[in-house]
Amino acid sequence: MARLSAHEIAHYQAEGWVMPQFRLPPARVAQMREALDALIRNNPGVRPEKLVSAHVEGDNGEGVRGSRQFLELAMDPEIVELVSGVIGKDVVLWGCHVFCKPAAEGYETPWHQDGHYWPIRPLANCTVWVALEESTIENGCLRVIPRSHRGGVLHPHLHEDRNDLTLNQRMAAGSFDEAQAVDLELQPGQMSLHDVYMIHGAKANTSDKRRTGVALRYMPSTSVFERKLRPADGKTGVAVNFAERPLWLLKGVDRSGRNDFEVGHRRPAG
Ligand SMILES: O=C(O)CCC(=O)C(=O)O
Repeated sequence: MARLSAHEIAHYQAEGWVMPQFRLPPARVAQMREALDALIRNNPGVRPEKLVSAHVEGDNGEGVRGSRQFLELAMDPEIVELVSGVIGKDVVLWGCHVFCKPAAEGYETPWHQDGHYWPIRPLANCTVWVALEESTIENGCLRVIPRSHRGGVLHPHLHEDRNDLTLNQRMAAGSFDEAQAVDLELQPGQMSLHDVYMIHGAKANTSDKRRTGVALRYMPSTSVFERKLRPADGKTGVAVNFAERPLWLLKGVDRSGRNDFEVGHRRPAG
């Protein structure tokens, strides 16, 4: 079973991110790439950077026709074990966003902190960003500002009314030093983990290579997914429906006792 080493856990805690030794085997990557192509084919009207809740099969109520294969990826016991190394033994899956940036015209992801958009209280989350294709400086890999998660501070974000961005919120200039950015270059099957407070973004993809990452979102069950909260409502540029978003308890128990694991799950007819 994959596990983060003590060194990897210490790196995540100190820097806000880590690139673990563990990676998906090539056959699994090939399978997921087919799943990705099918997902794109099934969502002709959706920009491939905005495939939100791709793990919720069929019409997911958030404008996307999702696929079971992304749910299976998010439930992968090895990935869940990695996450457990940094958020503890009680792990809740609540999101999966496919950020596929087509060659030549892939949207920029402005610098942001995820915590700004999410209804999790207390705010806590680990994102696993799984590369299904090579992700490099050339095609706009994820970039992070190391140690920006420290102190758990959310900085102001400004709304940007543009239609060539993955998100319409950008951190106000001056709240961090872009010169500190680290490029997280990944080979297919490799992944990075990042903390909910960490400042990150990605440049536009102007290269001739598509770039795809699947962002899997996990919170500890000591936090509550507050369905009535709608932070940055309607301003992110990605349509979400937190009120009906399904949650899965993948490991341990619901420590808060307040998370709802029934909402959003379809029951078989009859
Ligand atoms: O892949 C990207 O461009 C953005 C990913 C991101 O912002 C995230 O995973 O939180």
